[in-house]
Amino acid sequence: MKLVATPTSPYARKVRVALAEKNIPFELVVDSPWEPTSTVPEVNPLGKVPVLITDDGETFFDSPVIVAWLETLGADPRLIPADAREAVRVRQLEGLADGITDATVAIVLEGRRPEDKRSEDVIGRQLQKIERGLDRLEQLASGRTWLHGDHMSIGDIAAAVTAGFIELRVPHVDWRAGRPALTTLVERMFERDSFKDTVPPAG
Ligand SMILES: N[C@@H](CCC(=O)N[C@@H](CS)C(=O)NCC(=O)O)C(=O)O
Repeated sequence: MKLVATPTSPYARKVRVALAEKNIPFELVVDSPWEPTSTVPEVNPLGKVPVLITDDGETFFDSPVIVAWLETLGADPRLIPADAREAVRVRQLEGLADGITDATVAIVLEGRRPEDKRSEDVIGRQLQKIERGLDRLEQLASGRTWLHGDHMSIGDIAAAVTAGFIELRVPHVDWRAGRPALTTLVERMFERDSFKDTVPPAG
């Protein structure tokens, strides 16, 4: 099994953490879709990473679909509940955390535009999504060990990945401020080997 990814992609990090937690061996193929020579569009017409390529040559994207595919392999621990309705609840958590990541990416991309073309309005809207999203995660984490049920789920992984990505890319956004429950949860996640082994390189 191969995972086409970049070392800094938060979506790929979520999948890499899931693979590590499940102890599923894979080959990491580093290929940046931003490079003109990238072969990512050959495996994902959307030209985005991560992409999972199975030993049979089947490809899966985007990251929630990859996580759902991994769950079908039967490796413990489960990161999405077996019960269909509970699974939707956990996927909602993943969607919320990934949405915060999307907003962070949008700010990064806006910041890369020439200064005279940058829109403070766009950045402001995305910042609101981040703050509201983090506030929701704080509410959900409050008084609990995990965001859903009694076990770690892909929701906890995605929440910690998005916090790490904010720290890396928009460090002026203090995701911890006023969010003690989320801070405790995320810092506990950061202590796991799966997170320590996937810290994105600076730059
Ligand atoms: N929703 C997708 C997002 C993937 C994504 O946007 N990946 C970025 C890297 S962090 C990418 O490949 N961007 C290239 C592009 O947008 O052309 C997922 O969860 O996999």
